Amino acid sequence: MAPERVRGILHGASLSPFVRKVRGALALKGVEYELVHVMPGAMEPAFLAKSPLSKIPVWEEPDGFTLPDSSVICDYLEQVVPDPPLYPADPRERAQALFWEEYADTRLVDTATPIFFQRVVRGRIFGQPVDESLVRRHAEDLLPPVLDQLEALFAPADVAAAPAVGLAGPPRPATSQLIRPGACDVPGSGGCGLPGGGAIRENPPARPDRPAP
Ligand SMILES: N[C@@H](CCC(=O)N[C@@H](CS)C(=O)NCC(=O)O)C(=O)O
Repeated sequence: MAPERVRGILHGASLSPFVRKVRGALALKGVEYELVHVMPGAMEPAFLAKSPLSKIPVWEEPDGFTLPDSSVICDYLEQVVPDPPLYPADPRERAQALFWEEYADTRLVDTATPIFFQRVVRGRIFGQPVDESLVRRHAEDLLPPVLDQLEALFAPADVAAAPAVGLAGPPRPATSQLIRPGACDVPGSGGCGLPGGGAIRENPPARPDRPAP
């Protein structure tokens, strides 16, 4: 049974795309919460007791209710704070949105985050050596087909005619730019932006002719 007014603690670190996904959902729905910092690799037993898969994020409410997994947390938030909605109401559209959420959580995260982890987390935050061959493999071989697939499915057909849509902003940088020195130095990017990439300002419409997932 959901509490009348939802509020809670989000355990995790903002560096995690899964934590940021939940933070976006909480912000959209106007849910009050405190972020309690938990880093992968430094999880206390009290946190591990709340996270059976030993992963961040975990959501916790004042009555002791806890919930792991960003997708599960988003689904719960959707139920207890329906407005504004995260997902479409139409069953087919909702199912497709859930699929693309899963795609982002797996294929996109698996191909993109090693670049961020090496360049930003290891290189910048911890001052450790960067595995350049791994960065190159992801930036040149593994990530481009994923971005091409997403662009083919979701970028507006006529980019010039849709300037207000984020994905129609400046063309995405050649992936090789992601690995050039200083690629993480974009002003205002918080140190991890993509050079020249347009910010996503609203949900881009899917192409009407896109194939079902
Ligand atoms: N399916 C999970 C994935 C969460 C996840 O992989 N979190 C990473 C941080 S980005 C983590 O906690 N990794 C710790 C580990 O695997 O040991 C979700 O959506 O919350």
